Amino acid sequence: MKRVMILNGPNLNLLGVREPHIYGTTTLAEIKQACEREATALGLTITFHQSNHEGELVDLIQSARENADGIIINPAAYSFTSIAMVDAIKAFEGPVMEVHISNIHARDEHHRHSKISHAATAVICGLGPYGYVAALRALAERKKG
Ligand code: CA2
Repeated sequence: MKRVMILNGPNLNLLGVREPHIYGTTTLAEIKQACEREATALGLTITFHQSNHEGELVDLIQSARENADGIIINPAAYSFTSIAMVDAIKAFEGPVMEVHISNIHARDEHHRHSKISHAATAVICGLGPYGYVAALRALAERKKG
């Protein structure tokens, strides 16, 4: 486990700017910085992406087959709708950590049932931005085992 692709779905570019009562005040740029710091400490290299477009996210997941050993993904609203992303994730052979900042199980019915979880190696939710760091640590641990 050396190369980790971190993917963020639609509207996560608004983190820290809107709805801080649900998603907190940390911006996506700050999450990226925290991931870069943690990756350096763990000896991992990361790429960090955000897209509002399903097809672009599918292209990135497909490209991870060549460019990454593991994926961390916050699919955001596509968690609940995107069979295309589920199919792309199934074609990736390495571990896939699904991360949600909020506890999706404590949310309304529309935000509870992620389709992505079925294809993910593990799911982290409700830990806030620390979920991304926890996912990096979990991936780093895997190379030891
Ligand atoms: O908790 C998470 O990380 C989510 O993936 C965030 C998604 C939501 O649909 C999922 O249920 C849980 C929403 C991301 C939208 O982010 C915004 C941030 C600030 C303002 C508006 C939207």
